[in-house]
Amino acid sequence: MADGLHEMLAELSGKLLFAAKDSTYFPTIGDWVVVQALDNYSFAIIHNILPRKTVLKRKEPGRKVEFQLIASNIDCGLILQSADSLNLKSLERYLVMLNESGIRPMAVISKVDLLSASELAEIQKQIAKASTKNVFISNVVDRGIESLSVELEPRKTYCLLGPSGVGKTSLLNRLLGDDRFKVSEVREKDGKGRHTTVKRQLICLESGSIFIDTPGMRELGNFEIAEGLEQTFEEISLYGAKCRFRDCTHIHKEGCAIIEAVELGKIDSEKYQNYLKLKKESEFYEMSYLEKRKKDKAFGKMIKNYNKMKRNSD
Ligand SMILES: Nc1nc2c(ncn2[C@@H]2O[C@H](COP(=O)(O)OP(=O)(O)OP(=O)(O)O)[C@@H](O)[C@H]2O)c(=O)[nH]1
Ligand SMILES: [Mg+2]
Ligand SMILES: [Zn+2]
Repeated sequence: MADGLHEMLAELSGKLLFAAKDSTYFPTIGDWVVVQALDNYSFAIIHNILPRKTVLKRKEPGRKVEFQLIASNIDCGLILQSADSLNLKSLERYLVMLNESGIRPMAVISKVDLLSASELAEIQKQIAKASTKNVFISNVVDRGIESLSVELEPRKTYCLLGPSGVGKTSLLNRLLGDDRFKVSEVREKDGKGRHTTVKRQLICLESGSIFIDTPGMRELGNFEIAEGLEQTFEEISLYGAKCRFRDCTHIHKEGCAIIEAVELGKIDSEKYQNYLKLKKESEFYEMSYLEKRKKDKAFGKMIKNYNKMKRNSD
């Protein structure tokens, strides 16, 4: 806990502890809190958490329903992806999650120094299809850092997101202008990161922008994605509005404008599959656990049927 001048260890007041129904009632990184400093600012008691402007959360790995807060009060999420191991699906998942949380997303493609000019041009094309706000950077040859910095606003909170090893902490060090935080090489064998950053940290840049660095996430979990889904897959949703039945699930061919568009090649079929998958997840966790188990099996069947139907009509 910090008040801008002092860093203090803090404890929750008894009242706050008592009122907590689950872990989301506890302070998380990015929270603004009402504190009482004690012992000459060596210790503090947290009396209240101010209402959160935005909340970024994920399903706790392994648990069925519990959510874990990633951070609060984030204005803009920087989704990092490494240019040499681009994963558009993962990018889309993050986009959905941020849109759903009301957080402005920005895709940051790192390590562009590893690509040739033509490879880079190809990637730029792909990214432009998936996301509207994109920057391309290199932390090692100092490319794009300046144009990213000028976009950062003071008193806004930015959160670095993305898999381990993509250069989140390296970017933060660049923005800070010194190698304050530890980074480490990706594994030679598979190019995966080593989970160097192990806990979330919040830091203020000299310009006044606030940054939260996060550990690369192994499991994104099921986010509140229904709304964000429509925004991210806007093109698909537009066709969806033309389906014959209002409650069309976009899985059965009859009267479905989305499936028609896929078949006519107007919608990329991989994108459609990804859309279905995320749509399913978003519907999925609005249900009780038992309902979910049943539905999960049924959905698997539906996808199989669709694929079969598609093969037969090809
Ligand atoms: N070639 C190249 N390497 C980079 C770039 N940015 C980061 N790296 C390297 O990638 C490795 C991982 O960087 P980190 O900053 O630790 O990655 P991270 O995303 O913070 O990873 P976690 O903390 O594990 O989530 C380090 O060896 C960096 O030097 C870049 O722009 N180009
Ligand atoms: Mg890191
Ligand atoms: Zn439909």
